[in-house]
Amino acid sequence: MLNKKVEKAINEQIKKEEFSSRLYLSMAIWCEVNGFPGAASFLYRQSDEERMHQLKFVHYTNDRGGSAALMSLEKPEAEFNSLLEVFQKVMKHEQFITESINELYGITLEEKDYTTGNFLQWYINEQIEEESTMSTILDKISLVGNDKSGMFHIDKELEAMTAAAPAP
Ligand code: OFO
Repeated sequence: MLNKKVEKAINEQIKKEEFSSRLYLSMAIWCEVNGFPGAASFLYRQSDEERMHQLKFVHYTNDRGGSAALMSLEKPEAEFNSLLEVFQKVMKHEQFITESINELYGITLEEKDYTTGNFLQWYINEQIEEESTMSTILDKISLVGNDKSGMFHIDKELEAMTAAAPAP
């Protein structure tokens, strides 16, 4: 049976993963209507990934004799000034998620729930990968500044990255 304190913390995390999915969906929409189709594909895919992260927690909770519960979500931000701002916010959000996964991991240790701690390793590794991808993208966007042709190439690169990535 899943420890109650751990179950509660996982349900909070389920909410955060669901919010991440909606936030990236909102960002994808902004990119699509503002002339960044590659960034839009990348973020639509990122949104699907977050949904997968959420579902992985849902199944784990239910399989361990707990019960996954959904919570209400706040409306994600929908207006941005630039592609740079979008990715700065993605980065900030991923850092917040990393912190949250680490806190969750801390709770599993306090509660001596090593099985859940072990399960969380996947998320810990995923966060390292995602922060590194986002930081590479951010560096590139910062480098081109307002150069239109540079921006066009970055958008193409994001399209190619999305096409090359395995489905979530
Ligand atoms: Fe990288 O956000 Fe989910 O876990």
